[in-house]
Amino acid sequence: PAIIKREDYTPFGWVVPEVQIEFELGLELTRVVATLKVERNTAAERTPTIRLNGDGLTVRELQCDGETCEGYMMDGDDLVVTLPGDNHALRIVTEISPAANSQLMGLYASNGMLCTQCEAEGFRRITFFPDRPDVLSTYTVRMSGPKAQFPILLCNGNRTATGEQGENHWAEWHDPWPKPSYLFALVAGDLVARSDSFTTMNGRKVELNVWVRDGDLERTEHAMESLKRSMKWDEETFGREYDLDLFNIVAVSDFNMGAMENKGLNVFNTKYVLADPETATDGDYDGIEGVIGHEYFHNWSGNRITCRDWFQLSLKEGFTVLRDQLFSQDMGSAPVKRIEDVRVLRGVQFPEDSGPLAHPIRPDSYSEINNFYTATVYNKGAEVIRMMRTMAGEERFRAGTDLYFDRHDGEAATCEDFVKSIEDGAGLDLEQFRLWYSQAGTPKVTAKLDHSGETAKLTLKQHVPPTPGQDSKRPMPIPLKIALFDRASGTHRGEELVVLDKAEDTFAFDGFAEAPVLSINRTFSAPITIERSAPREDLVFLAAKDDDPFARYEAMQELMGGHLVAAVSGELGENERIAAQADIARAMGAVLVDESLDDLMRGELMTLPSQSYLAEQMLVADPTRIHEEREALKAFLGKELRDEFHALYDRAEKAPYSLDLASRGARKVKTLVLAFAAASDPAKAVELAAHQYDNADNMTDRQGALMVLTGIDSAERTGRLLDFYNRYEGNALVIDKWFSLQASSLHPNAIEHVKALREHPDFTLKNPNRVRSLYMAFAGTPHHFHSPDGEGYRMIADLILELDPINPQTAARFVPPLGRWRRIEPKRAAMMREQLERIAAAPKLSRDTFEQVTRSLG
Ligand code: HT7
Ligand code: ZN
Repeated sequence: PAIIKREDYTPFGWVVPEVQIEFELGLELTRVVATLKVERNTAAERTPTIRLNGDGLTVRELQCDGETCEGYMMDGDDLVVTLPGDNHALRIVTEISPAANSQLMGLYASNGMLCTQCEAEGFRRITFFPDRPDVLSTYTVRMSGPKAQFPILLCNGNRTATGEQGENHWAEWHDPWPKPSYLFALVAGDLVARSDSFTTMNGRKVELNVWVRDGDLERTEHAMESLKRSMKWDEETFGREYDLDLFNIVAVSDFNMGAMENKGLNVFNTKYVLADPETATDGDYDGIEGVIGHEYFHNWSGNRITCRDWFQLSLKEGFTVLRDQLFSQDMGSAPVKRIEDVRVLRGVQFPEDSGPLAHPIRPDSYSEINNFYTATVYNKGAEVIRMMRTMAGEERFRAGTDLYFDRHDGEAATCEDFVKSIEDGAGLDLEQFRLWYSQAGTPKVTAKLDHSGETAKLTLKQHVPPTPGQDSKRPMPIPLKIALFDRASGTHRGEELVVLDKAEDTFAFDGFAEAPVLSINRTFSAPITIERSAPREDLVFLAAKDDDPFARYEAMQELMGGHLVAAVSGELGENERIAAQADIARAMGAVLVDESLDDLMRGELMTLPSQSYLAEQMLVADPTRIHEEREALKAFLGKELRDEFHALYDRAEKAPYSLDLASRGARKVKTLVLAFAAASDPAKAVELAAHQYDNADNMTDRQGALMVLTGIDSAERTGRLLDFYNRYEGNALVIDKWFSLQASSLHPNAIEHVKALREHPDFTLKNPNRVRSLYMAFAGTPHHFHSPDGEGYRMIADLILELDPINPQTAARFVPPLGRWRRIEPKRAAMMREQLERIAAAPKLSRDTFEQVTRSLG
C-alpha cells in the first residue's frame, strides 16, 4: 500500500464551494445523487482533471454541466474526470448498500436505523468526492425514505423543508457553515428525543436534542445536562459561542469509536450517552460528561477551524482533549481528574512511545490514517499544549487561543498555525518547543539534588530515546514545576517553574540550612519520566505532606513502584523487602486515616501502579512476576492494615447514593478495600463482596463487588454472575460489562472463560462494543494476555484474522498489544512475533491491519 508523506502536501486543484446531495434511503439499497459545484483553485497548480476519491463505489451516472460525461476514468477506486473549463457542475449517481457495510464507515445500518461515520475517509464510501479536510463546502441535503421505517430524518445544520409522498417522506437540510466532507452526517431511523434549549452568551436560543431508541429516553438526562454544562463552560473559559440554532446528538449502538463531532449532528456510541444509577457506574457518568464535552468543543477546535491534512490531526484532537480535560477538572475533582489523565497517558501512550508504533504527535507518514487516532496524537498532543499553557500562564494562554480562533476561523489550518498563534498571542518564544511536534519518544529526565552549606543544587539531565526512523534527538524544553520542602516544618516556600532546555543544566537554590526534600514535576507539568533515587523516607514524607495532590499520588506510586520493580528483578534481599513493605504500609496507613483527604483522592493514593506501568519501567518485563509481586504487596497491605481497611469500609458503607463527590469517593474506596481483602483474605472478601452486590442500589457498587467475586472461585461467584446476566439481559451496555469483568478477572482460568464467552449467543463480531468488551478487556490484562503458553497471543491473533474482513479499523486496534514483544522476556517475545508473522502471512489483509503488523514486526 502507498505511503502518504506529510512533506508531499499540495493544495487541491479545485475548490468545491457548494454540494447538493439527494439520498433515496433504504437499508439494502440507498441511491445517492451528488451535485458538486467545482471551480479551479487559483492558489494551486492548474490540472486538466479532477480526482474524486471513492472507496468501493461504481459510477451509475455522470454528468458535467447537465450533459452525460464520457471523459472520465477509474484510477483504482478513484474517479478522475477531465474538466476543460474553470467552473463546472458535476452530477454523480452512486448506489450503496448500508446493510452490507460491516466496516461502519460511510453510510451503514445499525439496529434498523441508518447513520454515517465519515471521519477520516468514510465520505468516499457514499459518493465520489475530494475527500480531504482542506476542501470546504456548504451542503444542502434532501433525503427521502419510508416514513414508517425512518420517521426521523436528520442531517447537519438546519432543517429547511419537509414533505410527504405516499408512504415516503422527505426532509431538506442546509448547513450554512462550509465544512470538509469528514464532518458530513446523516441519520434516519425510529428515534425519540430528550429536548431542551440553551441560550448563548449573545442571546441565541439553541434547540438541543438527544436522540435515542424508544425505551432509552429515561437514561439521557445526564447527557443533556453535560451538553448544557459544556456549552456554558466553553463560553466562560474559551469565549466560544455555539453558531447554529440546533444541536442534535444521536446515540447508536454499532460504532467504531466513542463519538463523532459532525457539524450540528454529533453521533455517539450509546456507551457515551445512556446512564442511570442502576446501569451506569460513576466512571460511566464521567465518561459521558467528558465525551459530550469533547465533541461539543470540537465545534470550534475542529469544525470552525479544521485540519489542512490528516498529519495535523493533533491540531484538533490534542487541543480538544486538553479542553475536555480542563472541563472535567472544573466539573469534578480537579486533582483526581489530573491523576486519571496521567494514568491513561502512562498506561497507553508511554508504551506506544517506547514501542515499534512510536510516532510524533504530528506524524510524518502513514499508510492508513485510521491507525493514527492514537494516544500519542490525542493524549500526548493534549500534554504538549498543556505545557504551553503552563509556561504562559492561564491568562496569556487564553490570549493565544483567542488569537488562534480569530486568525484561522473558517480555515483548514496546521499545527504550526496553532503554535504561532500561541507564540504571538501569549508572547512566548516556542522556537525550540516545536520539537515536541516532530520528535517521538518519552523524554527521560534524571534529577539529582545536592546540598552543601546553604545551597541546594538540582542537576537535571534529559535524554529522548531513539524511536523508529528517529535515531538521535535534540534536547527539548521541559517545564518542571518543583518545590523544596523543609523536613522539620513540612512546608515549602513556593512552587517554582524551571525549564530544562539543554541536555544538562543545574539550578541552585539558596537559604537551605538542611537538605530539603525535592518535589518535582508537580501536577505532571511535563509528559516525561523522572529518574531519581529518592530515599524511601523522602517518599513517605511527600506521600503524607506534599500540598500538590498529584505529587502526593506520585510519591505513593514511586514508593510502591520502586519496591515492585526491585522485587520483580530478583535483586531484593529479605531484609530490604521487609523494610520496603514496612515503609509502604506506614504511608498507606497514614492515607487510610488522613481526615484532610476526601475519599476520591484517598482512593487514588490507595491505588497500586498498574502492571503495564510497572512493565514500562523495566527494559524487559516478565508479566507473571509483575503480577505475582503486585498481588503479594496487596496481600501484605491487606493483612497489615486490616483494621484500618475495615474501618474505612464501614464508614464508607454508610454514605447514601448520590452523584456528589463525597458519595462517589465512598464507593471508590469500598471497592478498593474489597480488592485488598481479595488478596489477603479471600473468604472475607467473598463475604463482603457478596453482601455489597446483594445490597447495591447502584451499578458502581454492584460492578465493583462482582469484579472482586469474579476473581475468586466460589459459589458466590457463579451465583452473582448468573444473577447479573439475568438482571440485565437485553441491556447491551451492561452485558458488555458482564463480558469485560470475566475477561479481565483475577481468576486463573480466565482464558478458558474467554473462549467459552466467545461462543455465547450474545457475542458477535459485528458490534465493536461487544468485541472490545471481551477481547480488549482480555488483551489489557497482562497476566492473562501473556499466559506463559502463548495461548493469549494466539487468541488475539485469531480474533484479528477473523475480524479483519468484517471491521478492519477495529481489528487493527488489537495489533499493538502483540507489538510489545521487544519489551517482554525472550520466550514470550518469540511467541508474540510468531503470531504477528502468522497474521502477516494471511492471503488478504486490510491496509489497517497490514500497516500495524508490518510496523510491529519492524
Ligand atoms: N473525531 C472523531 C474521530 C474518529 C472517529 C469516530 C468514530 C468512528 C470512526 C472515527 N474515526 C475517527 C472522534 C473524536 O476524536 O472526537
Ligand atoms: Zn476528538
